[in-house]
Amino acid sequence: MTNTPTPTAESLRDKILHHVTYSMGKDAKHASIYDWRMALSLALRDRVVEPWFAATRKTWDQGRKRVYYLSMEFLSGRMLEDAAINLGLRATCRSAIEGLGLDWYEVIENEPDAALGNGGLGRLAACYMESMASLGCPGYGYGIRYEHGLFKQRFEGGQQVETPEDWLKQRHPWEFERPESAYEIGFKGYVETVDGKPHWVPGETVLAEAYDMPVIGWQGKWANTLRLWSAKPTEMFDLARFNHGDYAAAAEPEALARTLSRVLYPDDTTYAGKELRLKQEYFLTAAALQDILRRHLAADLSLEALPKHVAIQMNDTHPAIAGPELIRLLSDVHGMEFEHAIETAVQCLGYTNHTLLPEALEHWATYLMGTVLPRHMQIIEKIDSWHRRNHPNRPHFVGIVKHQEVRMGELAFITSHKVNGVSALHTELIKKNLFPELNKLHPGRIINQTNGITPRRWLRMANPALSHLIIDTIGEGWEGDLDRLRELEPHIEDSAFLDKFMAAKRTNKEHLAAWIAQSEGITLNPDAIFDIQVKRLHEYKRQLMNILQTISEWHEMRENPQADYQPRVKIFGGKAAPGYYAAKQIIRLIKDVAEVINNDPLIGDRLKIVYPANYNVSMAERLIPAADLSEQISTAGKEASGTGNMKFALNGALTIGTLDGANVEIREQVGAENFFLFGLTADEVMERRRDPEHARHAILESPVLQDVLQMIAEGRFSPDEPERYHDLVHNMWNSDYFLVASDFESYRSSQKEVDVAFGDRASWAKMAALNTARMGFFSSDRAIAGYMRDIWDTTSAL
Ligand code: B1H
Repeated sequence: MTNTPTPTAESLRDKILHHVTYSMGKDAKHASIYDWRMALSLALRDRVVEPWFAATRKTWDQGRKRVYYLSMEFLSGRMLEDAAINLGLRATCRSAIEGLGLDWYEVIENEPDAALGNGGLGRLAACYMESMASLGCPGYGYGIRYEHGLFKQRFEGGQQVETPEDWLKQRHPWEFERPESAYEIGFKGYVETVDGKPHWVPGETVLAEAYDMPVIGWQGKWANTLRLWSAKPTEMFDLARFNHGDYAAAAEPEALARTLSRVLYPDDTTYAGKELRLKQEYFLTAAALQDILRRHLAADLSLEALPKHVAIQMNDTHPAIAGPELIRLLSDVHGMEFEHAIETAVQCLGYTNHTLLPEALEHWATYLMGTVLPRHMQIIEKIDSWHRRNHPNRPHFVGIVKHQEVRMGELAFITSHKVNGVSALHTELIKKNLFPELNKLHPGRIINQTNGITPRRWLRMANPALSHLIIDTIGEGWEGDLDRLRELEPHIEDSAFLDKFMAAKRTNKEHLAAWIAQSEGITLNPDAIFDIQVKRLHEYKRQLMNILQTISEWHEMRENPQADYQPRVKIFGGKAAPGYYAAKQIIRLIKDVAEVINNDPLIGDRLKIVYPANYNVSMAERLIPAADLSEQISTAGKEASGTGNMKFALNGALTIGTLDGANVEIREQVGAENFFLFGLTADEVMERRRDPEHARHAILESPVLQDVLQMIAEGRFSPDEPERYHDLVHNMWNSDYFLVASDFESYRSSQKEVDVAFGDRASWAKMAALNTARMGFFSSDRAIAGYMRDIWDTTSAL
């Protein structure tokens, strides 16, 4: 596809020097690391442009169907090294950079993370973009170009402090501004009737301006576009006011417009219900749909043919206004008959549900919807009555609009031809608990596509030590065909292979220990079990249970210091939503406990706790390859899938986990004997909650947990403020909605099994290697192939 010859380190170095001079405007002698990183990025970007154009041309020439992935979040992380890997140029880049007398890691790590997402949902979107490009599925991602991504986290006195993230302070070398691709987006106003037809007259408008980023697939064979919208004012400023000397007021429209793409909402799995959020959702969706229809009509295709050429995937309900908006464009603007417009929209749209947590399910007050999007509110009512007419047996309590609220889940369901859950268990729970009635009315609409992760970033790039061992053992090519990792299995009986497997792990642990020593000032023993829980802070994820178990271990060591203990390092990482008090208290408790345990001379290096600030994609790339044990301990039924769980197991960590989300399938794949299972099942959780005293009963049955809670209550970890955790302890005894107490003993004994298992290094090595060998199923290529077949009805263009 590309005619340009593969560069050598020398020719690439010349290109870098060229960009330092002519793009950065710097004399090489005075160039900073930033300049070099930019120059290398631009040199690589030049290599991406050709396959990118070729892919776009081929899509047009062959009249191919395009997939549009609409998401409020894309958690891409760093892009330079990922592009280098996919172009097969990492080694070349590295020697070019070193040939210039520069440090490779310093250059790579100069790049800020693109943190335009909260957690799993946003990272999934980024993995899926990469897999669509790798599989040659013509497509676009549509999102918002937030000026400020997810906040940065610092700790002050053990407490989380948030500061704004500023990734666009520097130039972003991977984006192309497209001022010519800008659309007007309206809000508010009123609906009038023109020639007997409804016509929306917005009261406010902003411009959505496109910024394009190429997404290059594995081996550079295909590239798609991630198109992010930035809000600009329709009029720059009020010149009349300016000339009157009212400078601040003159700039007001501009400031107001720009707030739309100013910041990412920092709440993972909680619904905000704010007008600005609704406006952001509509802003993204309306810009995307105008762009999609423009492209479709530019090919001289009829709107009748839209479903043949366009598949639109809604990443949760955040862009679910796409249904009403598409119907509005088809009927109000293009004159399609209303019911036909609904049916057309349904054939184009798909909806992925990512959560069952009631606090995350979006619902907008009808008055707010009616104010911000008056025509859409009418259309929503019409969709609802259309659906009721078509399903006369629909129960009265089912519907999109109920109790003066628009339920976005129901809206997305009814306007989509496929609704998918993100793991097998989650999909069953959607059928049973979230949409039982709609599922009966639309059998076969709910399907499962278990999540996946890209092995290029999460193994090849993040874990060079293990990648090289895999290449030495089974050759190249597994990166694009992850099931091939099964070929490692016969080597499991080979002790030389196992030694190398564990040596790779050891290398990663040493690198991590060096980084922690430098960033946290804590010395870690690389022989210890590296036990890691990294993810957003949430009560359902139960970081609390982990720290309570850690306290119990510490207590036991102090009571019985002579006994033999398997040394452990407990690593935590993750951010709490700024307004989530309980989550912030858990962070503080972990920090307080770390302070006591890490400084306890009786303990030494048998137990350490580290919690580095500001967990993000690039920190995940450091931590995950170094893990021995992966903590996936959510209350069963609450974690829709998890994707961190997949990253750890792929990198040879064993999982300690509940039967929740994708853990269930990971355990099936890697084998029950290579997984530490504990805890109540989703059904048992429901059953257990029927006892209003479940917490008290569980605590009374666990003297160990009683002691732990007692120590916390007495201020053992907060001597300067003994009552600091009274709320937390009180909640444990009296409510404990997430069943920490009920699962505590089962978790604790599973952790004891881990200690024993880790003591037998040879058998541990086998279990770890089998985890890697059997994780092929969780490649995002498998997931995307499933979406293409079962939802998007499209094929590869490669
Ligand atoms: C997931 C969210 C989410 N589920 C609301 N839901 C948000 C909901 O800003 N908001 O309003 C943001 C995010 N995120 C996660 O999706 C699930 O908890 C994980 O279990 C799952 O692996 C991931 C990807 O499917």
